[in-house]
Amino acid sequence: MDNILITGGAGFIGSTLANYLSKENKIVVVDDLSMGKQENLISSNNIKFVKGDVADKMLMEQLLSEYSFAYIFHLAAVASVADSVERPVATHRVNFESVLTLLELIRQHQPNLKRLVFSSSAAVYGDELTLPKQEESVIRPLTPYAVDKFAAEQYALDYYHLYDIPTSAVRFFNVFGPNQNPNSPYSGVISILMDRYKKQLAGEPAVFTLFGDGSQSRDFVYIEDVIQALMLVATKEEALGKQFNVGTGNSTTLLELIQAIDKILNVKLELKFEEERSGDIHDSLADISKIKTLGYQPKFDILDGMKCYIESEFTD
Ligand code: NAD
Ligand code: UD2
Repeated sequence: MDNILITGGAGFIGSTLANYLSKENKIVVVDDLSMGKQENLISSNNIKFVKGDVADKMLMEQLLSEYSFAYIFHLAAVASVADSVERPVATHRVNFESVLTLLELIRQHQPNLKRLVFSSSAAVYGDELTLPKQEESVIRPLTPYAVDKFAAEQYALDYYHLYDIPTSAVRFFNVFGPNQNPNSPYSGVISILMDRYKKQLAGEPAVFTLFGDGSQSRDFVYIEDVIQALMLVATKEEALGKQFNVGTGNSTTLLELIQAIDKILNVKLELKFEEERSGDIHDSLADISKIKTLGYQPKFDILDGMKCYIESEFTD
């Protein structure tokens, strides 16, 4: 059994990963529960939950000197772009400084680490129009969130090249699935949609606000494919010191998505159209050739993913 540290492990992606890996490993989760929920984690003797701030150097030093980790997944972040625009200094502490601190602590205390995987974002590409995005496409980070993700990602990869610390990074596109918190206006659009559909089916008032005309498109990737990607990136030798897009290579418009869910659930969601959000990117799409060289093959298109997600939401 390996010891594995997952920061942000009570959040959407982190908890899914922790639950999956806990079957055969000892997991330590650090999360301040600002967005995540402890209930996202299954109850298991293999999961130790530590409520704390990942930017708290003393706490992190204590953990990294107490345990010898085989893998570290650094997923803790203020994941809302809008929040980073409101609070650039506070979010920089979590989204950037915690990474540099962690890298230094690894250098001092983790000689047996096999991999640190850092979670970056498609936000690093910004609004340059060429699609699909390759890892070597123009980088134009437009918000504190995107600047911090890009800087932290580059630091993580440089620590491999400079100090031989085994690192890799993933650039997630739009991830969706169970346990994504819908409660912020900047939560992932599919989690907000699911919340409105559930209300509508329960006979409660439910209107979905669509910013723009619904023709914007995203590369929506289902959480199970993200777990597949994380496993490959963490374990493949060829991934050392490199960053990888994580998407499906296909995009869907919001209107297509809503029509598809309407059909699956046999309802018509009420839509309210509002002005496009400022800074919204119209289209986003990943080129996934690089991660495919590690053996990645997405198993869920948007419809398969939605069906699984809906099934899990309505059988709870
Ligand atoms: P999430 O908000 O569900 O998870 C992040 C977790 O980090 C939350 O549980 C939150 O409570 C925790 N956290 C925040 N600040 C913390 C702090 N100071 N100390 C400890 N814990 C803290 O988001 P997610 O969707 O699971 O995202 C995971 C990672 O992937 C994040 O780094 C995010 O930026 C990145 N990402 C996600 C997406 C996506 O589509 N979901 C896209 C691009 C990048
Ligand atoms: C995602 C990530 C962001 C960053 C970015 C990279 C999430 C939550 N955000 O932002 O962190 O990585 O990708 O480009 O994963 N929308 C509505 N109504 C709503 C909510 C959203 O119409 O209630 C629209 C929104 O204006 C946008 C689309 O849905 O056009 C997708 O929004 P999102 O917040 O899910 O994701 P995105 O791509 O803006």
